[in-house]
This record gives sequence, structure tokens and C-alpha cells, in this order.
Amino acid sequence: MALLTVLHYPDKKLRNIAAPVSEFNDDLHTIVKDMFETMYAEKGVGLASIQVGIQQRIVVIDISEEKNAPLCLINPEIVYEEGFQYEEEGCLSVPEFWDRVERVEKIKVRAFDQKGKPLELEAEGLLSICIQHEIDHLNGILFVDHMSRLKQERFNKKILKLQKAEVKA
Ligand code: GNR
Ligand code: NI
Repeated sequence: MALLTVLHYPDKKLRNIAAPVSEFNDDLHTIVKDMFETMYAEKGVGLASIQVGIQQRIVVIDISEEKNAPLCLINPEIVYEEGFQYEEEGCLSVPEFWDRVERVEKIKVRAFDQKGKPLELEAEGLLSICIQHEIDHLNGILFVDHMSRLKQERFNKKILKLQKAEVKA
């Protein structure tokens, strides 16, 4: 059991693209366990491997109130999309910043569980948003990349200010 360090923007490793998992072995099970532990400790509803410096396509999610509905998606792929939604998002790698992002409303996802068994699921609402947000991470994309140019400029100014304050402190 181990807590992993979550990388923060603008860490360049967040821009890496994760490679597909090819072996469903004990090493993978350890990573998945540690990722769940880290996600729960950080009070996130999802976590992608890229956020903890692992370049493999691994996602863990739990959007339940009681934190008793763990979902692990290995090599996830969206195979169907319908509609649009526009909701507030946050990210453990972009602390203290929230903004609305346009996403697909309903999706169908194909993936493998941690034992290598294929699974297919349909999602809408927060689960759908979360899966799209995590697959973005596997491709080196952050939710702030989806904002308008103007909002990105405001975001960058805010980050610069925060970093300057940190240097002074
Ligand atoms: O904890 C998280 N909350 C959240 C809220 C709205 C939309 C997406 C998310 S995912 C985020 C955890 C995270 O950064 N996962 O990559
Ligand atoms: Ni995130």
C-alpha cells in the first residue's frame, strides 16, 4: 500500500501520452490499488495514471457519496457519443481552479478491468464527464485546454500570481 504523489500543472509529465497496458500482472494490480488509495486520500472522484507519473492507460473512478463504488478502466475507449453538457469541473492536478467545460452527454465505453476482462458500460452525467476527463489525461490533455482562449489567459495569469506568491513565501 502506498500513496502516490499527484503531479500539478504545469508539470510537463502531464503532457505525456500513456501507452496501452499489455500485461495484466501483479505490478498492474499494485498500481491500481495505490491509485485508488491516492484518489480516496485526495478526495477526488477519479484519477488517471498520467497524474501520478505512470505512462500506462489506467483510470480509477468512484463518484459515489459513500466511496464504495470503485471502477477501474484499463485502456478505455469511447465507442459512442450523444448530446452535449456544460458543467463545472475541477482537477487534482490543477488545484483551486474550477470552470465549466463542454463535454459529450452520453457515452458508451469499452475497456478492460484490472484482470483483463473486457467490459462495456454506458454513462451519463458526472460519470460520463469523469470518464472523458480521465481519458483526456491519458492523452496529455487537461480540462483547462477546453476553455476559451480568453479564459486560458485569465487562468495563466492566476497561476503566475500564485507561483510568484509561493516564491516570496
Ligand atoms: O475530483 C475530481 N472532480 C471532478 C469534478 C468534475 C469533473 C471532473 C472531476 S475529476 C477530479 C479528479 C481528477 O482530477 N481526475 O483526473
Ligand atoms: Ni484531472
